Amino acid sequence: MGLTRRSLIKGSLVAGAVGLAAPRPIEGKRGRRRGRAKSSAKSQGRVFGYTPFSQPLEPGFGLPLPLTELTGANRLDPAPGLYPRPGGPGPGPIAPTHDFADVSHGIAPEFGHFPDMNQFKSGFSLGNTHETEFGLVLEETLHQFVPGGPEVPIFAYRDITQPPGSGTTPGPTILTDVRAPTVLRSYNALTADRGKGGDGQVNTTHHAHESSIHLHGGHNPAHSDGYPDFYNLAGESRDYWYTNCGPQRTNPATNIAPVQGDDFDPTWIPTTCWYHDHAMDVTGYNVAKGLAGFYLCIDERELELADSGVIPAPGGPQDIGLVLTDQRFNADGTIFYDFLDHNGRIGDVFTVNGKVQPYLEVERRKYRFRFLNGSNARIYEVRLSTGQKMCIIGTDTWLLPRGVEVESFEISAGMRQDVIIDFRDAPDEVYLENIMIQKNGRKGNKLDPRNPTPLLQFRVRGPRYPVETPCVDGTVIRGFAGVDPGGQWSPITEDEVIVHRQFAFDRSAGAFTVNGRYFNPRRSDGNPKLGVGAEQWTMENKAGGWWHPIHTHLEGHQVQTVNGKLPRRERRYNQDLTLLHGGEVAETRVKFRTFTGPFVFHCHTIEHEDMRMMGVIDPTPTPGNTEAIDATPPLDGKTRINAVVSGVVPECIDLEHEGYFYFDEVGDLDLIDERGVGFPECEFDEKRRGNRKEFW
Ligand SMILES: [Cu+2]
Repeated sequence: MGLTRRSLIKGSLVAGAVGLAAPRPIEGKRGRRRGRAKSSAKSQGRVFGYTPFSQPLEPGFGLPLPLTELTGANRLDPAPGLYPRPGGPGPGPIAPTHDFADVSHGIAPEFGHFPDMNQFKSGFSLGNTHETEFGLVLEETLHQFVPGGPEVPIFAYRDITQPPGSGTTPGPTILTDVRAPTVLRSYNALTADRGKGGDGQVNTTHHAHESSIHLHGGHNPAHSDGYPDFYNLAGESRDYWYTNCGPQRTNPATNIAPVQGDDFDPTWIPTTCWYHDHAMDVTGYNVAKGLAGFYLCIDERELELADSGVIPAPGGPQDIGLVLTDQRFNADGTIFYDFLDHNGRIGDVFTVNGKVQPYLEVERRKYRFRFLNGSNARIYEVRLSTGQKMCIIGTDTWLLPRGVEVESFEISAGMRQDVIIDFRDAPDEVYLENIMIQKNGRKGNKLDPRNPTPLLQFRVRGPRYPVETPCVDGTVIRGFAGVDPGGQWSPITEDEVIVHRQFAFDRSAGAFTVNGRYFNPRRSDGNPKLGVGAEQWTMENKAGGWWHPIHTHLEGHQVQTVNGKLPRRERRYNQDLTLLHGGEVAETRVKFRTFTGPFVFHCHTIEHEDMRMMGVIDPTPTPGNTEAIDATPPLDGKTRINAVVSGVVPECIDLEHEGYFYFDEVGDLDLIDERGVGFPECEFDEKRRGNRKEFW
């Protein structure tokens, strides 16, 4: 793969320093400053010859279109697999068949236990007779970041119903109903010989690129979670099966979640998820190249809130996803990525939805913006240039119990802030601004309210809309259970906690550790009791002044305290990311329900993640709670998994003999050179597995 983290990680780790001269990116411009005359904007951005805020965000141009649901003749062919059980599909555990078809077109049973998948279809969307089906193609195509600028290669997700080369970043928005499960078939067309038909796809590397799609915020089986080496390899397809609902509620009498049933925990009904690449060692590169998109789940409460006018209609024209990303470009306008920068990739050009400093026309009414920080390492403190307050209705995947009004919010890589902005009294021009100064991927340096970077211009137009139901501090959103009428949000209480775990996040030998160990996908770092009680996790940032946003898969967590104090008001409820600033210790509570692992938890500064700041959690069934067959290979750091069902290349598995493949303990520097990281000796050749398909 040429210059990759995988091929160079060993050298830089051993040497403790960068061994090769990295190419130098050119510098972008930050654009006009707050309060300056408009004319100053013209002198900015000269490097690219563009004027900030001269390109719009419009549907199909910066504003992603919804992914087409596949119906009728367009349905997936072959059909997604039923859940293979003796005697046909039905409740109860399944036996892994270890057949490639289970991965390719169905449910990959590599890790044993599933509950009855039909339970997830109950409730809201009972009319559905099958999963909603979607198809995404991963392709390399051309993209224009700058108005009038060069068209440069990106990695994109493309709606399978659209022509080759039409993939976008962000990818199409996936809209789903809660309790209407989805099958997403992902076709990885990032092959070595793509783009031969002159059809808009390009191939700038002539290499195959592996992928693994993580649905960030989803509560899904391990095989569908985007585990770092459960690959969707180039030239192959893989089916991801998504529940689109929260975990089952724990029975307070027994402290146990049911084996079957549709009593889902309303505290954790998902709302604003996103999908992005999570392939081991190369996530930073794949995401920087564009592999990210929104995944929204709509439930009854959101529709009620829209009906009463508290929020705009979900998925409607006033519900807009905005991905904040910092980019770095080479002089020719192509994306700059330095595989040797393990601090975290920081860009000097600011994009919203893949467009450099765009504008968005809005009316004088209420909008819902789902902010996603799609950057690899940058942390923003976001405000409006007018000083107007914004009403946060959700953080990360979940709606808040009640609205929280803020003048600014912090958003680290991977986080979402679901925000209502009311433009009824706004002037004609409002800027979305970042006031966090950050020089490299280690940490935010300081807040500088007098030196904001404008990210997006709102052009406010038209007459003032009539009075709408306000969304202000204290407006009931999901509501507090037992307090607000119909309230749904409940805290995880101290008496539910049955296990305490301590996770220390640190640096070692130029890479990053959790409890002193590097990520090993074959080693579990914790085995929670599946569906029983709750755990208290103490997350400690021991890495000096470095900042680490910690992300938990499968389940979100509730932060109790940070350094003994309450966190910011909007971050006291549900979140799947907690930003640990330098030296911080967060007390969090989390439950592990429904699915056995493996699942990862990790730093979402993606270069830290790629450099092994990940741990593995493997929730384990207990008698009486689940009747799992446990065909799960032990995650002991040594036992191999079945290559066919995991998506791992068989030849690579063969290299995974004892102690060879993954480095595991700090202090093994003399061995690292031999062991490498990931699959240094394994070329991901899509022809190897003999099931290559043409996607164009
Ligand atoms: Cu980190």
